[in-house]
Amino acid sequence: MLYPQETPTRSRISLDGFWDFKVDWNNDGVEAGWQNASLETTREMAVPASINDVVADERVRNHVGRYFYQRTIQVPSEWDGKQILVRFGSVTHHAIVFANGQEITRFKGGYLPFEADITEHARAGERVQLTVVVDNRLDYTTIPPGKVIEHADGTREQEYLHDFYNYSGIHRSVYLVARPQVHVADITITTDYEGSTGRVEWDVVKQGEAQTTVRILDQRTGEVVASGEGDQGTAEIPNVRLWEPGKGGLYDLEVSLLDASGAVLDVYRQHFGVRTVEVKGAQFLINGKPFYFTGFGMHEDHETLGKAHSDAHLMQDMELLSWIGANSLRTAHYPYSEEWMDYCDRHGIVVIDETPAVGLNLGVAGGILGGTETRATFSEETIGKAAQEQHRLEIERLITRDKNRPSVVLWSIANEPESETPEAREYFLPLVEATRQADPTRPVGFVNVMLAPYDKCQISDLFDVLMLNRYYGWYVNTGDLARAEEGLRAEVRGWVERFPDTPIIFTEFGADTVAGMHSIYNQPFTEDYQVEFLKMYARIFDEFDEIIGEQMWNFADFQTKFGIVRVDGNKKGAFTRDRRPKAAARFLRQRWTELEAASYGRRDPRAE
Ligand code: BDP
Repeated sequence: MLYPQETPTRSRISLDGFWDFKVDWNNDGVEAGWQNASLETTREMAVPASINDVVADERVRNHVGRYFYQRTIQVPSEWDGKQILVRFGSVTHHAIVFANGQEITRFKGGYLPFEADITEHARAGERVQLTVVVDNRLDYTTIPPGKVIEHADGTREQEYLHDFYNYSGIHRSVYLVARPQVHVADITITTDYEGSTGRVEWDVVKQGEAQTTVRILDQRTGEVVASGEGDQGTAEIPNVRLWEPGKGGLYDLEVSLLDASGAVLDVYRQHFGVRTVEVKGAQFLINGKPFYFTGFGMHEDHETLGKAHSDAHLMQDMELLSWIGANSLRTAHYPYSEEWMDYCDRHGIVVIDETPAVGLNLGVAGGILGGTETRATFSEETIGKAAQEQHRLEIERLITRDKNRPSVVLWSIANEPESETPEAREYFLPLVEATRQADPTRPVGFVNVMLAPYDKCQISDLFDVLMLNRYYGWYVNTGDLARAEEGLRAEVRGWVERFPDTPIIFTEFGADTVAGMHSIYNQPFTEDYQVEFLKMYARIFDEFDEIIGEQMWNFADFQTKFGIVRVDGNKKGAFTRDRRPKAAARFLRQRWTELEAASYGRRDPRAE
């Protein structure tokens, strides 16, 4: 789905700011027709923001179900004859959009964009009332899954199977968009190069009849470096500047639609980079060079904002990544904002792009996270056909959104699902096929959980890389790093023997650490222990050529639901939640800025 742009033929108006807001306590506001009139409320809600931490009312924070947002907007008179849409970056987890009381669209899936075409209701020069119903409920048909428990007293509780707070709200920018009736609907760009010549292939999907022309511009100089015609075509870029990790390097593919007389109907510019990605033996090659991933599994998570996007907060995280010498990140455990991904494209940060499929594992949920579910993970009563279909949609929509991004080098289609059972194989086989079909150009992986090691996992052979989350020295061998090291080494040997030609990325390894706590002993929760823990993992990483990446868990401390294993959230960050470094951050900075294997793609914050 294309991002809204200002071009000679397109306009957008930000709808961020305050919206009227009302909690739908009984989840029957739609039936009662709240969308047909002005909301009876004195509450407001900031957009973008998670609802949960900005309200000083625990009932609102903990409400399970629907919230109403409303705003009256003015449609510019110059927009006569255009298609008019409201475009949401993400609404977590479901949305129903009404214009002047009429239902326009419903969207299920909390981390990807969608649009509502309100052309019929939004006359140029007039006002239109927009109502958005936001629903935070998770069940066994949603990705991520969850379970709503109805208590005898009528109250509801949301159980969920993942280790981050179930923030809800309008999390990313909302735009009122005008685009021509005849317009560019989608663009797919694939690239390659030979010697110094770049090769670009485009595929334009358009709405309506028009002639398509294409120009390729160098973003740095603005120079036109190639051009062509037709919905599908190829062009060559002489003396191509490759997109490189740590550097970036973008071009724009400018698509113009023309009518028979040559008049311009629509213009859209899609950025892209020329680079290749390939898994070869146990190596991960970007532009033919072995790439070693350093960085973190991240979260979109901040005080006050919750999961909402903020440019300033994003930029701070990205600056800290370069300060620490990291060259990559994983969008754990859901797709991040488009602003985030654009930043990575511009600055050469390598991304493992993850779907919101987290918590597909009732074994883990019942253990660490204290869930109530005792049934099988994959079954028609739990995660079955409906979830699988939603999962497929999430994969396809993610690829539609991010397919042109040079920063994305690998799809992660799930985090720590159950993978040691035959049912898991049945569940994943069609999803892997769907991913490869939607994007034949990038490798595909999933993140393997410690409960399913090399001799138990039934799905690893379906993927191009092995991504492992391991907690030796934390959830097992707690405080005993010597035994943890033995266990970790033995397990890596097992993987390498079973999959000698497959690269391994450690996508998680971490220890909860309370900033400011110290000990001369190997005492869990201290800053000293976190550093010793990381040193132990580093020894193993350096021992095996097959290990081609280390992404520590987590970049920063983050909020989770309450639980006896979480004190105000998960504390495995190298930084605190307010982004102050723990001792681990200093250790990683030294390691990653000196690590020869990770020099390709390391960002130098001082480079101009
Ligand atoms: C892994 C999960 C991650 C958790 C982490 C932890 O992938 O979401 O936050 O463990 O326990 O199981 O800290």
